[in-house]
Amino acid sequence: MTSVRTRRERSRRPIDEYLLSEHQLEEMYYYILLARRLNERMLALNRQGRAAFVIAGAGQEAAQVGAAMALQKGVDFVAPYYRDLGVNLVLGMTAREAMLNLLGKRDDPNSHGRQMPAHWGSVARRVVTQSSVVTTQFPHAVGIALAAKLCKDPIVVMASCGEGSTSRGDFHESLNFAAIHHLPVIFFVENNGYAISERTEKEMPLEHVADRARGYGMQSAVVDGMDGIAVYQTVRPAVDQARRGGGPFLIEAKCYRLWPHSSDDDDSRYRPKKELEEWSRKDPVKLFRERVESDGIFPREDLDEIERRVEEEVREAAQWALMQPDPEPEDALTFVYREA
Ligand SMILES: Cc1ncc(C[n+]2csc(CCOP(=O)(O)OP(=O)(O)O)c2C)c(N)n1
Ligand SMILES: [Mg+2]
Repeated sequence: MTSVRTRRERSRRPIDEYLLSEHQLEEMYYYILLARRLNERMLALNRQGRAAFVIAGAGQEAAQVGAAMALQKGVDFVAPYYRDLGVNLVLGMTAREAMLNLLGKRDDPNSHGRQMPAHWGSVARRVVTQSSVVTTQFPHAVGIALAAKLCKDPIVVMASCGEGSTSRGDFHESLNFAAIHHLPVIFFVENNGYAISERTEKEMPLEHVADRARGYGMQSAVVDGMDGIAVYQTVRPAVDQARRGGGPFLIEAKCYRLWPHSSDDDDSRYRPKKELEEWSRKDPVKLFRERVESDGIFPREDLDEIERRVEEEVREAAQWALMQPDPEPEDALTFVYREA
């Protein structure tokens, strides 16, 4: 995080009840807010006809940021899913890069405009490139963890997905294999209540995805995914344990998808307005701000200052990215076939 410079230096000493320092709490707010403001600008660009497709993480930012902050950046591997903008920002993706990705620009570091938006991938940040087919990132994550174990490399792999994706075979095979071989994987499930238009009751016969772990002899936890601090406090010990050889862990973060599935669907056709209003009161951006302000961690002016900086960063990133070159049509097959 280079762009946030508030008036005073933040302490790096952990605050007891938080397990996080002032510095980390400021980072957490910055990333949660940056993810939200980027997604808002992306949707505006879509409605202006400048961006073809948006699939956003509104309502899941605190879960994503809290979980990613528990990892060692550039050391641990991450196999994310499409909503995980917040995860990628924590790992080092900039606002400009996020906009390049949205617009399918030549210099998008994820796929240089070859994949759909929100299909993340970065060799340097150890983010595994992903497929549109949900949950295929799980066997990849488990394979990386197996290699790390064989090489005695003390890394952790985090694989994430939505709750609907946990009904696929890839999910179950991955949990089974990781548990048998005691692999350092964190399975992070962002349960946002829906798989497109299907409610969770139609996706699985259980209330908690976390209960599925027991069938594989794996430890699991359920956490309030609207609370970034609680997510960090749950994921961090699981990551530390996995790194020490303690095996895999499944964490289910209960969140809510505050926006439609994507820029292309009308959620009023499948979910009650009242439900959305109730969950909106737990908006993770609002919750975080209220908590650190009422606990006296940051004065209101400091939080306002972070907001102003984030808004400026997003505005600048969008303007800049719109001016960047599109890929050359003749480059469409580069990296697809071996060059003779
Ligand atoms: C194997 C497969 N089936 C169906 C789809 C179409 N699809 C894309 S996203 C999605 C919903 C997934 O829901 P969930 O896992 O809960 O994630 P969420 O979008 O709610 O974050 C579906 C069905 C797909 N991409 N891959
Ligand atoms: Mg879902």
